[in-house]
Amino acid sequence: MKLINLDHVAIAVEDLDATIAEYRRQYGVEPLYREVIEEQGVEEAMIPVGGSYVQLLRPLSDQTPVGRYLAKNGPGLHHIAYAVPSIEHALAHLKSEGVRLIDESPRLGGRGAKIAFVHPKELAGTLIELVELNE
Ligand code: CMX
Ligand code: CO
Repeated sequence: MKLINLDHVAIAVEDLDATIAEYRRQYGVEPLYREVIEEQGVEEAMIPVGGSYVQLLRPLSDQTPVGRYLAKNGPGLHHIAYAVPSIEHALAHLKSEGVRLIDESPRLGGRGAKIAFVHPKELAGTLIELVELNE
């Protein structure tokens, strides 16, 4: 198992345009990408900060992971994502350690990356995403 870096910190929001405008006004930063990821039920905006991103997530409906999270908690920190060299190796390692995975095999995320989630009850109440970037 090897973590390359903290790829992103994800924040669930109701209004993507308004949140982007506030990041611009308060911190002077801009999204580099904005895309709809049907498979994850989100529209995401990626704001580069140093070598990592802030990922703003707007749910496409109430019946999505981010939609359910917002309904329960309101806007806030949703997950953190670590870049790994091989998502298959990382998932095999976690599985061998008995860690509860949400995704047993990788799914398609933003930037054409392979992603997979680990259950938030497995480590300090944090939803963790693994990302293998498609360089
Ligand atoms: N962070 C920490 N804890 C969380 C959480 C989160 N984001 N989401 C849910 N939980 C906790 C809940 O508070 C709840 O805890 P309690 O039982 O103590 O109350 C428990 O986990 C179960 O939550 P739930 O609301 O009953 O479960 P959901 O049906 O909403 O499922 C989860 C939770 C994590 C399995 C689901 O959100 C999921 O599959 N997430 C992975 C996919 C995803 O988040 N995609 C969007 C991002 C896409 C991207 O980054 O590109
Ligand atoms: Co993410």
